[in-house]
Amino acid sequence: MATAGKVIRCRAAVAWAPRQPLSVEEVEVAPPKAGEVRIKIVATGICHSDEHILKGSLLNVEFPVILGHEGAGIVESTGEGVTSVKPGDKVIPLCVPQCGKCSFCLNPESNLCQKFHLCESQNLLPDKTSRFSCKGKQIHHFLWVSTFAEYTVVPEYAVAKIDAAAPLDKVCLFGCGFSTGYGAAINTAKVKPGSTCAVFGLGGVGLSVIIGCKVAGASRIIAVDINKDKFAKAKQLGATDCINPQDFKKPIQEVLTEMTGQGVDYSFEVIGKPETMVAALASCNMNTGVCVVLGVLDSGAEISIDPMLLLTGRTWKGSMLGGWKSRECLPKLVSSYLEKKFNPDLLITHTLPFDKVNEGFELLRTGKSIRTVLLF
Ligand code: COD
Ligand code: ZN
Ligand code: ZN
Repeated sequence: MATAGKVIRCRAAVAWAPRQPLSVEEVEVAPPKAGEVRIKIVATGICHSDEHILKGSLLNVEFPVILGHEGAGIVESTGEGVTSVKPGDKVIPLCVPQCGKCSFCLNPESNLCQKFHLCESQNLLPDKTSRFSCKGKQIHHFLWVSTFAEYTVVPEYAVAKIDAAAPLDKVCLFGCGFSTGYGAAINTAKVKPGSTCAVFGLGGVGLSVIIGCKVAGASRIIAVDINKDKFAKAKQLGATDCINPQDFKKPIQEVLTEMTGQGVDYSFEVIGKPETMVAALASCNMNTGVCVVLGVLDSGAEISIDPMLLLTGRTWKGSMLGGWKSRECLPKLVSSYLEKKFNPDLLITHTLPFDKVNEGFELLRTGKSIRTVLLF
């Protein structure tokens, strides 16, 4: 490409400081160094974690920063030594990388590469420098993806090459929300055919859990939310029952236990509140139930539980990116989507031009959107 080896000037939404609206600016994006890939982002979703980070309630992120971690695009150029992708390839940049070499990558049971943020900071590229600048200032990367930029640079081990037929304005959700929820049902809970499930929270991630439970063959999927406007879509995606905790006098765990006899086989907390985390755990079968936590609390917050909940046999677990080994599994997930195994398109309620990124955040804050996709 004509731009290879050159600095690209393009649009990006810069978060100059926490709790401020994003500012759409012209930024400079330096060419990829050895082992790096520069990607032209075509579409990006706005995920709740972007909002949490902007509020300063999740992860320690350095500002100014370019957020966004749910995108899809096309390789513009590659640095020296890159072999797995070439210019023109359709790709998904990965917030959970897969280096293929660390002990987690080598373990077939695990997907959390040790190059992930909680082990090693991803605010700068691995050589501890940034490829972004704006008005003479260095701008930080975010999880090595920074999809709120028309061009971004990521390490090769944080890129998944996907099918050339994939619609980028849809599969951008595979970078986080869809894969997280769907994989929580398939990989983390390992939902069995004929089982019963309860999903707490019907945002984009919770609805993706429902899609996963349905594909896994669950016979009953109970959707739980305090916003009844979410029920129609939950039913459309496979929920068999929808309940609002505010419609009952007794705690929701008692309601679910009565509805199912001994509690559900699998429960999922996809909200991020202490009380719903405990309720989800208590809602699953006391002996064989599995509860998967996907929500996170504001940093520093904790929960306490009665250990009896676990002593009787329940399993309490969580996962990142749905337990998928990212580079290896996301391309396969995209292929299954192209084969129409599931339809996450229904999660996209709004599509906006990139410059309206703050409008997208507003739709998310007010609960009016499931997922907003921004197009460059
Ligand atoms: N009882 C029942 N439902 C509730 C309650 C309650 N007390 N409170 C809120 N809800 C409902 C809301 O009405 C809403 O419908 C739903 O819960 C939450 O949906 P969203 O749209 O806010 O959220 P999602 O689905 O986009 O994301 C939910 C997460 C829990 C994944 C997210 O907020 C989070 O904590 N992310 C960080 C952790 C993580 O791994 N995320 C993966 C993506 S980065
Ligand atoms: Zn996310
Ligand atoms: Zn690794």
